[in-house]
Amino acid sequence: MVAAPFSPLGSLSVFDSYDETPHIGTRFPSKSVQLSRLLEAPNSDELLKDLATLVSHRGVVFFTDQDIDIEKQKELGSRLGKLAGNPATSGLHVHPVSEQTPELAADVSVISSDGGIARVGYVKSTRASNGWHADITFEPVPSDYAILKMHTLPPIGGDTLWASGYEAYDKLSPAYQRFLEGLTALHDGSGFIEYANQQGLTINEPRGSPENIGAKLQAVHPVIRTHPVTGFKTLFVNKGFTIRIVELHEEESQDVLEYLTRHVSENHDMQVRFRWSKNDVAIWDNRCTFHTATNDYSGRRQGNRVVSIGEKPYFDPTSKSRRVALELNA
Ligand SMILES: O=C(O)CCC(=O)C(=O)O
Ligand SMILES: [Fe+2]
Repeated sequence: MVAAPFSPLGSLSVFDSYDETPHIGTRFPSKSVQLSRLLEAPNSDELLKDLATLVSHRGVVFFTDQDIDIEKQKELGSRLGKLAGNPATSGLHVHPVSEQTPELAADVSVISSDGGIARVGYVKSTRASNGWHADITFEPVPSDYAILKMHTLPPIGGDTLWASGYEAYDKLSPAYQRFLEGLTALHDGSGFIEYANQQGLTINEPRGSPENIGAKLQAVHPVIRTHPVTGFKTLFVNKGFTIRIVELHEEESQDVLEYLTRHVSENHDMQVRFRWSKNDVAIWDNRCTFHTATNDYSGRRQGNRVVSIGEKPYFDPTSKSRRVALELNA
Protein backbone atom coordinates (compact mmCIF):
# COMPACT_ATOMS: atom_id res chain seq x y z
CA MET A 1 0.00 0.00 0.00
CA VAL A 2 1.33 3.41 -0.95
CA ALA A 3 0.01 6.28 1.16
CA ALA A 4 -1.94 8.91 -0.80
CA PRO A 5 0.36 11.87 -1.49
CA PHE A 6 -0.04 14.41 1.27
CA SER A 7 -1.36 17.81 0.12
CA PRO A 8 -0.88 20.85 2.33
CA LEU A 9 -2.87 23.14 -0.03
CA GLY A 10 -6.14 23.30 1.95
CA SER A 11 -8.39 26.10 0.63
CA LEU A 12 -5.69 27.02 -1.94
CA SER A 13 -6.42 23.81 -3.85
CA VAL A 14 -8.99 25.78 -5.93
CA PHE A 15 -6.03 27.46 -7.66
CA ASP A 16 -3.73 25.84 -10.21
CA SER A 17 -0.36 24.96 -8.67
CA TYR A 18 2.44 22.45 -9.04
CA ASP A 19 5.38 21.24 -7.00
CA GLU A 20 8.75 22.30 -8.44
CA THR A 21 10.63 19.32 -6.91
CA PRO A 22 9.59 16.44 -4.63
CA HIS A 23 11.12 17.99 -1.50
CA ILE A 24 10.88 21.75 -1.87
CA GLY A 25 9.08 24.46 -3.81
CA THR A 26 5.51 24.95 -5.06
CA ARG A 27 4.44 27.38 -7.74
CA PHE A 28 1.21 29.14 -8.64
CA PRO A 29 1.95 29.73 -12.33
CA SER A 30 -1.00 31.91 -13.29
CA LYS A 31 -1.02 35.64 -12.66
CA SER A 32 -4.75 35.30 -12.06
CA VAL A 33 -3.73 34.18 -8.56
CA GLN A 34 -2.94 37.52 -6.88
CA LEU A 35 -1.81 37.77 -3.25
CA SER A 36 -3.53 41.18 -3.12
CA ARG A 37 -6.86 39.39 -3.76
CA LEU A 38 -6.23 36.70 -1.17
CA LEU A 39 -5.73 39.52 1.37
CA GLU A 40 -9.13 41.04 0.52
CA ALA A 41 -11.14 37.81 0.13
CA PRO A 42 -14.08 37.21 2.51
CA ASN A 43 -12.29 34.06 3.74
CA SER A 44 -8.87 35.74 3.76
CA ASP A 45 -7.93 34.37 7.21
CA GLU A 46 -8.53 30.82 6.00
CA LEU A 47 -6.64 31.41 2.74
CA LEU A 48 -3.66 33.05 4.45
CA LYS A 49 -3.47 30.45 7.20
CA ASP A 50 -3.43 27.75 4.52
CA LEU A 51 -0.76 29.71 2.64
CA ALA A 52 1.40 29.82 5.78
CA THR A 53 0.89 26.05 6.21
CA LEU A 54 1.79 25.45 2.57
CA VAL A 55 4.97 27.54 2.85
CA SER A 56 5.95 25.72 6.06
CA HIS A 57 5.50 22.32 4.36
CA ARG A 58 6.98 23.12 0.96
CA GLY A 59 9.68 25.55 2.18
CA VAL A 60 9.16 28.13 -0.55
CA VAL A 61 6.16 29.11 -2.69
CA PHE A 62 6.34 31.18 -5.90
CA PHE A 63 3.71 33.59 -7.27
CA THR A 64 3.76 35.02 -10.79
CA ASP A 65 3.64 38.72 -11.74
CA GLN A 66 2.07 40.14 -8.58
CA ASP A 67 0.46 43.58 -8.20
CA ILE A 68 0.87 43.67 -4.39
CA ASP A 69 2.33 46.99 -3.12
CA ILE A 70 4.71 47.34 -0.20
CA GLU A 71 2.00 48.18 2.37
CA LYS A 72 0.05 45.05 1.40
CA GLN A 73 3.27 43.02 1.38
CA LYS A 74 3.82 44.11 5.00
CA GLU A 75 0.22 43.25 5.89
CA LEU A 76 0.74 39.82 4.34
CA GLY A 77 3.92 39.32 6.37
CA SER A 78 2.19 40.23 9.63
CA ARG A 79 -0.90 38.13 8.98
CA LEU A 80 0.95 34.99 7.83
CA GLY A 81 2.96 34.86 11.04
CA LYS A 82 -0.02 35.61 13.28
CA LEU A 83 -2.33 33.10 11.56
CA ALA A 84 0.39 30.43 11.82
CA GLY A 85 0.50 31.06 15.58
CA ASN A 86 3.57 33.18 16.31
CA PRO A 87 3.65 34.91 19.74
CA ALA A 88 1.75 38.19 20.21
CA THR A 89 5.10 39.95 20.79
CA SER A 90 6.41 38.99 17.32
CA GLY A 91 6.02 41.47 14.48
CA LEU A 92 7.86 42.41 11.32
CA HIS A 93 11.63 42.31 11.63
CA VAL A 94 13.48 45.61 11.63
CA HIS A 95 16.85 44.78 10.13
CA PRO A 96 19.77 45.86 12.36
CA VAL A 97 21.09 48.03 9.53
CA SER A 98 18.07 48.78 7.36
CA GLU A 99 17.99 52.42 6.41
CA GLN A 100 14.72 54.25 6.54
CA THR A 101 14.08 55.88 3.17
CA PRO A 102 11.24 58.27 2.34
CA GLU A 103 9.40 55.47 0.48
CA LEU A 104 10.18 52.51 2.70
CA ALA A 105 10.10 52.04 6.46
CA ALA A 106 12.72 50.26 8.59
CA ASP A 107 10.73 47.02 8.45
CA VAL A 108 11.39 46.66 4.71
CA SER A 109 14.77 45.50 3.42
CA VAL A 110 15.83 46.58 -0.04
CA ILE A 111 17.58 43.65 -1.76
CA SER A 112 19.73 45.32 -4.38
CA SER A 113 22.70 44.73 -6.64
CA ASP A 114 23.66 48.34 -5.85
CA GLY A 115 24.68 47.50 -2.27
CA GLY A 116 23.04 47.35 1.15
CA ILE A 117 22.42 44.30 3.33
CA ALA A 118 22.21 41.75 0.52
CA ARG A 119 25.79 42.57 -0.45
CA VAL A 120 27.34 42.53 3.03
CA GLY A 121 30.22 40.03 3.11
CA TYR A 122 29.94 39.25 -0.61
CA VAL A 123 33.32 38.63 -2.23
CA LYS A 124 33.23 38.00 -5.96
CA SER A 125 36.22 35.66 -6.05
CA THR A 126 34.88 33.15 -3.51
CA ARG A 127 32.66 30.10 -4.12
CA ALA A 128 29.08 30.85 -5.09
CA SER A 129 27.94 28.34 -2.45
CA ASN A 130 29.35 30.56 0.33
CA GLY A 131 26.11 32.53 0.11
CA TRP A 132 23.83 29.87 1.62
CA HIS A 133 21.99 31.19 4.69
CA ALA A 134 18.67 31.51 6.46
CA ASP A 135 17.69 35.10 7.24
CA ILE A 136 18.65 36.77 10.53
CA THR A 137 19.32 33.62 12.59
CA PHE A 138 21.57 35.76 14.82
CA GLU A 139 18.40 37.10 16.49
CA PRO A 140 17.26 35.48 19.78
CA VAL A 141 13.80 35.24 18.20
CA PRO A 142 14.53 34.64 14.50
CA SER A 143 12.27 34.71 11.46
CA ASP A 144 9.37 32.52 10.47
CA TYR A 145 8.39 33.83 7.00
CA ALA A 146 10.01 36.08 4.40
CA ILE A 147 8.37 37.62 1.35
CA LEU A 148 10.49 38.94 -1.53
CA LYS A 149 9.06 40.78 -4.54
CA MET A 150 11.52 41.46 -7.36
CA HIS A 151 10.69 44.53 -9.43
CA THR A 152 13.97 45.05 -11.32
CA LEU A 153 15.80 42.20 -13.00
CA PRO A 154 18.64 41.68 -15.44
CA PRO A 155 17.63 39.99 -18.73
CA ILE A 156 19.31 36.78 -17.58
CA GLY A 157 20.87 35.49 -14.38
CA GLY A 158 20.25 36.32 -10.75
CA ASP A 159 18.34 33.13 -9.93
CA THR A 160 17.74 32.31 -6.26
CA LEU A 161 18.17 28.82 -4.82
CA TRP A 162 16.48 27.36 -1.74
CA ALA A 163 17.31 24.12 0.10
CA SER A 164 15.16 22.08 2.47
CA GLY A 165 16.21 21.80 6.11
CA TYR A 166 13.73 18.92 6.57
CA GLU A 167 15.38 16.90 3.81
CA ALA A 168 18.82 17.91 5.08
CA TYR A 169 17.89 16.26 8.39
CA ASP A 170 16.26 13.24 6.74
CA LYS A 171 19.29 12.54 4.51
CA LEU A 172 21.65 12.17 7.46
CA SER A 173 22.29 8.70 8.89
CA PRO A 174 20.33 7.88 12.07
CA ALA A 175 23.60 7.93 14.05
CA TYR A 176 24.49 11.43 12.77
CA GLN A 177 20.93 12.62 13.44
CA ARG A 178 21.16 11.41 17.05
CA PHE A 179 24.58 13.08 17.44
CA LEU A 180 23.20 16.47 16.35
CA GLU A 181 19.96 16.36 18.34
CA GLY A 182 20.30 18.28 21.56
CA LEU A 183 23.39 20.23 20.42
CA THR A 184 23.19 24.02 20.22
CA ALA A 185 24.99 26.49 17.97
CA LEU A 186 26.06 30.11 18.16
CA HIS A 187 24.76 32.34 15.33
CA ASP A 188 26.53 35.62 14.69
CA GLY A 189 25.64 38.66 12.58
CA SER A 190 28.81 40.66 13.20
CA GLY A 191 29.19 41.28 9.44
CA PHE A 192 26.31 43.72 9.84
CA ILE A 193 28.07 45.45 12.77
CA GLU A 194 31.14 45.99 10.56
CA TYR A 195 28.88 47.30 7.79
CA ALA A 196 27.14 49.66 10.22
CA ASN A 197 30.51 50.97 11.44
CA GLN A 198 31.72 51.54 7.87
CA GLN A 199 28.52 53.36 6.92
CA GLY A 200 28.22 55.31 10.18
CA LEU A 201 24.88 53.65 10.99
CA THR A 202 23.62 52.69 14.42
CA ILE A 203 22.18 49.20 15.00
CA ASN A 204 18.36 49.38 15.04
CA GLU A 205 16.46 47.98 18.02
CA PRO A 206 14.13 46.45 19.03
CA ARG A 207 13.98 44.29 15.91
CA GLY A 208 10.50 42.81 15.68
CA SER A 209 10.44 41.31 19.17
CA PRO A 210 11.20 42.73 22.63
CA GLU A 211 13.91 40.05 22.87
CA ASN A 212 15.70 41.16 19.70
CA ILE A 213 17.66 44.00 21.24
CA GLY A 214 21.27 45.03 21.71
CA ALA A 215 24.10 45.54 19.27
CA LYS A 216 25.87 42.19 19.70
CA LEU A 217 23.79 40.29 17.08
CA GLN A 218 24.39 36.84 18.53
CA ALA A 219 22.10 34.02 19.64
CA VAL A 220 22.33 30.33 20.54
CA HIS A 221 19.79 27.97 18.92
CA PRO A 222 19.26 24.21 18.74
CA VAL A 223 21.12 22.53 15.84
CA ILE A 224 18.03 20.44 15.11
CA ARG A 225 14.77 22.28 15.79
CA THR A 226 11.15 21.22 15.67
CA HIS A 227 9.00 23.22 13.29
CA PRO A 228 5.99 24.55 15.19
CA VAL A 229 3.60 24.43 12.21
CA THR A 230 4.46 21.06 10.65
CA GLY A 231 5.93 19.37 13.73
CA PHE A 232 8.88 18.13 11.62
CA LYS A 233 12.53 18.12 12.64
CA THR A 234 14.75 20.42 10.59
CA LEU A 235 18.45 21.27 10.40
CA PHE A 236 19.00 24.77 11.77
CA VAL A 237 22.61 25.76 11.13
CA ASN A 238 23.66 27.81 8.12
CA LYS A 239 26.84 28.90 6.40
CA GLY A 240 25.97 32.60 6.65
CA PHE A 241 25.56 33.00 10.38
CA THR A 242 26.39 29.83 12.37
CA ILE A 243 29.92 30.08 13.75
CA ARG A 244 30.22 27.48 16.51
CA ILE A 245 28.59 24.35 17.89
CA VAL A 246 28.70 25.16 21.58
CA GLU A 247 29.15 21.67 23.06
CA LEU A 248 32.05 20.67 20.78
CA HIS A 249 35.72 21.58 20.83
CA GLU A 250 36.57 24.39 18.42
CA GLU A 251 38.08 22.13 15.73
CA GLU A 252 35.33 19.52 16.04
CA SER A 253 32.79 22.30 15.61
CA GLN A 254 34.56 23.63 12.50
CA ASP A 255 34.57 20.18 10.90
CA VAL A 256 30.92 19.43 11.70
CA LEU A 257 29.77 22.84 10.42
CA GLU A 258 31.86 22.36 7.29
CA TYR A 259 30.24 18.96 6.74
CA LEU A 260 26.72 20.34 7.23
CA THR A 261 27.44 23.26 4.90
CA ARG A 262 28.52 20.84 2.17
CA HIS A 263 25.54 18.62 2.96
CA VAL A 264 23.18 21.52 2.13
CA SER A 265 25.07 23.04 -0.81
CA GLU A 266 26.12 19.81 -2.58
CA ASN A 267 22.87 17.82 -2.34
CA HIS A 268 20.98 19.38 -5.22
CA ASP A 269 18.17 16.85 -4.68
CA MET A 270 17.08 18.98 -1.72
CA GLN A 271 17.22 22.26 -3.64
CA VAL A 272 15.04 24.31 -5.96
CA ARG A 273 16.28 27.06 -8.28
CA PHE A 274 13.96 29.88 -9.27
CA ARG A 275 14.36 32.04 -12.35
CA TRP A 276 12.62 35.31 -11.61
CA SER A 277 10.42 37.35 -13.90
CA LYS A 278 9.47 40.92 -13.11
CA ASN A 279 7.14 41.25 -10.11
CA ASP A 280 7.29 37.60 -9.13
CA VAL A 281 7.01 36.98 -5.39
CA ALA A 282 8.68 34.23 -3.36
CA ILE A 283 7.50 33.41 0.16
CA TRP A 284 9.73 31.13 2.20
CA ASP A 285 10.00 29.73 5.69
CA ASN A 286 13.33 30.65 7.32
CA ARG A 287 12.87 27.94 9.98
CA CYS A 288 13.15 25.01 7.58
CA THR A 289 15.01 26.29 4.49
CA PHE A 290 18.27 27.90 3.41
CA HIS A 291 18.70 30.12 0.37
CA THR A 292 21.34 31.85 -1.71
CA ALA A 293 21.45 34.47 -4.44
CA THR A 294 23.33 33.87 -7.69
CA ASN A 295 25.71 36.68 -8.59
CA ASP A 296 26.19 35.79 -12.26
CA TYR A 297 24.51 38.77 -13.94
CA SER A 298 25.30 42.25 -15.04
CA GLY A 299 22.94 45.16 -14.72
CA ARG A 300 20.55 46.07 -11.94
CA ARG A 301 18.52 43.69 -9.83
CA GLN A 302 16.32 44.93 -7.01
CA GLY A 303 13.41 43.91 -4.84
CA ASN A 304 11.73 44.53 -1.51
CA ARG A 305 11.77 42.00 1.29
CA VAL A 306 9.60 41.75 4.37
CA VAL A 307 10.67 39.33 7.11
CA SER A 308 8.45 38.39 10.02
CA ILE A 309 9.58 37.21 13.42
CA GLY A 310 8.49 33.80 14.62
CA GLU A 311 9.14 32.13 17.96
CA LYS A 312 12.20 31.10 19.94
CA PRO A 313 13.54 27.91 18.32
CA TYR A 314 13.10 24.71 20.34
CA PHE A 315 13.73 20.99 19.93
CA ASP A 316 11.05 18.51 20.92
CA PRO A 317 12.67 15.06 21.15
CA THR A 318 9.30 13.40 20.48
CA SER A 319 8.83 15.19 17.15
CA LYS A 320 9.16 13.24 13.90
CA SER A 321 11.08 13.94 10.74
CA ARG A 322 9.19 14.85 7.53
CA ARG A 323 9.93 11.52 5.86
CA VAL A 324 8.79 9.54 8.89
CA ALA A 325 5.63 11.65 9.43
CA LEU A 326 4.62 11.61 5.74
CA GLU A 327 5.77 8.00 5.20
CA LEU A 328 8.04 9.02 2.29
CA ASN A 329 10.66 6.51 1.26
CA ALA A 330 11.86 7.57 -2.18
O1 LIG B 1 18.89 38.21 -3.87
C1 LIG B 1 18.47 37.09 -3.67
O2 LIG B 1 18.29 36.26 -4.57
C2 LIG B 1 18.19 36.63 -2.26
C3 LIG B 1 18.53 37.69 -1.27
C4 LIG B 1 18.28 37.22 0.13
O3 LIG B 1 19.06 36.51 0.70
C5 LIG B 1 17.04 37.62 0.79
O4 LIG B 1 16.23 38.32 0.19
O5 LIG B 1 16.85 37.22 1.95
FE1 LIG C 1 18.33 36.02 2.66
